[in-house]
Amino acid sequence: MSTTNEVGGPGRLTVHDDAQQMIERARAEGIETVWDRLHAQEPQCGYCQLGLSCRNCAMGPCRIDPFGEGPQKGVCGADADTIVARNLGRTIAAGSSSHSDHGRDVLEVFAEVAHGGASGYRINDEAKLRRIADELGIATEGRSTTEVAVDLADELVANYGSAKGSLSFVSRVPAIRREKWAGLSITPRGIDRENVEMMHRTHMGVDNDYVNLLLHALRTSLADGWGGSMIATELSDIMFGTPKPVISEVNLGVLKTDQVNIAMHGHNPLLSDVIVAAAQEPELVELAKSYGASGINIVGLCCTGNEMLMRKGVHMAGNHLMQELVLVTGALEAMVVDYQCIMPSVVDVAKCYHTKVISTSDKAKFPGATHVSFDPHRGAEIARDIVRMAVEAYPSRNQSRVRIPVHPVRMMGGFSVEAILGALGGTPQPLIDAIVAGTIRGAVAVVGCNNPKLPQDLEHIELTRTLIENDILVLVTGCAAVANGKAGQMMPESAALAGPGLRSVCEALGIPPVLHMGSCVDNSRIMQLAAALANALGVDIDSLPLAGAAPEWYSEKAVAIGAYVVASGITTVLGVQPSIFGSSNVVNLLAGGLDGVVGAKFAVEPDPYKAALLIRRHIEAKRQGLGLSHTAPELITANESGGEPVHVNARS
Ligand code: SF4
Ligand code: MSK
Repeated sequence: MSTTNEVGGPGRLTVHDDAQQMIERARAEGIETVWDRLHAQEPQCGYCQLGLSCRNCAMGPCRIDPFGEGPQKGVCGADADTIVARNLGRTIAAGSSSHSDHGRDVLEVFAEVAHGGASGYRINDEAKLRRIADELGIATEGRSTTEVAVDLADELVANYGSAKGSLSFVSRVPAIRREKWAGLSITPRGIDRENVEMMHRTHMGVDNDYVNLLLHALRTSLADGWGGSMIATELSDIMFGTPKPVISEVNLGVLKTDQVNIAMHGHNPLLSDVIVAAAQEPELVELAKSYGASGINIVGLCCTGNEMLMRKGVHMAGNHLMQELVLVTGALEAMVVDYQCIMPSVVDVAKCYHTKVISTSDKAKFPGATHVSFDPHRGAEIARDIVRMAVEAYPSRNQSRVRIPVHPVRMMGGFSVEAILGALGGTPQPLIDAIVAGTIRGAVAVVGCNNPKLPQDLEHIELTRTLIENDILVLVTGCAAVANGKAGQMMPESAALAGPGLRSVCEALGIPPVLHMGSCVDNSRIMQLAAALANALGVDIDSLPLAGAAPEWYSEKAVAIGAYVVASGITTVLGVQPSIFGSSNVVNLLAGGLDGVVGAKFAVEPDPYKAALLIRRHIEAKRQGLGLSHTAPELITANESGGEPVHVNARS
């Protein structure tokens, strides 16, 4: 194995052994990967990086000269502030649409199940169905499951249109925050309405006021965070089960040399749930055996993987930047994809092996892949067909090309809000007590993707470890969760990595210091938990010692998440610079002025130790605001030679 650290070497691209080995192999075999394509794109367009280019109409495309020497206005007269704010608004609309459309797909199947249709699906967690119905004011007493489910489906369908004045789950938000949103006219209404309005406002000649544009961008993101994403999470729990703590395994070592390997990639649990069931059917297992395999091994990638891991403990092959490298093992019979974060390049890499790429969503077709149109009415039957296709590819596998590089690492997942409250004895009070006592200083959501511009997972792992060393509980979702799992930071025994306060709490509860709360849409769980803590304390969310971080984000969805987290009152640190630096007004608003309006703001800090220091200081300031013990953290130094950071645990 090489860990070559020369510029461009695998050791500079990723911190993980499995990824490094597969990058070397891809290079040896002439297979192009994401890092090669990034290199081919460099230098990337400076105007676009600053958010200063616009192609919203056919009088353009236009660009603003950031040095003040060239044009300062587009053909229509739009200036840098308008163009940057419009671009950011469209990014947030795209990200919000992605998660919320995922939520709509889940909702449509839920509605079918409620009406007795959709093969292979059922109400799995009836108690949660009734609890949510109660919460939303739907009568449950003396009514059948079907009756309640039909009413809940109707209630949530109405969240997508424009008829409602506000979204159903906004009732979870502390009243003081709801008043704040109302005062700013950013209370989220119908999800479709906010997204359509965002696209309308960013058309040429509509909204040219960057503040007005950005406020609507926040409203659009809130429609996702407290609407589309929350609906996706809650209904997925009702249909597929509310996660409970579960042990799983992670990295490319979860592939099996002697089994049919199927990787489920994308985001929506509708498909993966029925595939997992089909892979256990005796007829298909026997078929696999008839071809010489010992069984069928389903593994996850990205957030479909997180959905399966959280609910069923299904093993996880990797996060975003592993999607090409998993193919380079030569051990995959099929990569089955739905939508979001699936690089078109997987089709090209798969062609170098016997692997079939099977696309399943009519919304997401991949030229060169085999398309099997997924119809939830025939979900179980289609899942069987897909698994059969994978099994039938097994005889074409060239075993001499199979290279499974490492042994898997164990990780714990399954921390839904219900599971966290369960671990705490049914109420958030023990967590509040630990925060009040200072044993736990606060909590941080570390979320989001990989980005090939950064060494894969380095920022996730180092930021998370530095935070837990500082007695800060870390909640993870998406690719950040997988990164920490691979690094061995997500088992109960990982409490040994934490500072003494957090360690003692984790050991008492038998939980890791880094809690896996699910997929990207499941950031809604984090919002729900934050709101519950604020409600329990009788304060607004922005008073709590909380922060968010997206150290390696790449996706428009991540921007939408960051926006709704900030608009909900949680300051968020980004590790990758967003395309806004062409407008100092936009930057000053998002990184400063917003704090006085929603009680939270954005920061950009790519160095994980500096980000940890910034977050620790923020948390201590929030503690001070609540009258809790606080301390001024000393410097957490970034050691460029790779040594350990100096962490701080001094308490007042
Ligand atoms: Fe240029 Fe204005 Fe058209 Fe954008 S909307 S492309 S700035 S003319
Ligand atoms: S999969 S959005 S790369 S976290 Fe949700 Fe990972 Fe980011 Fe996709």
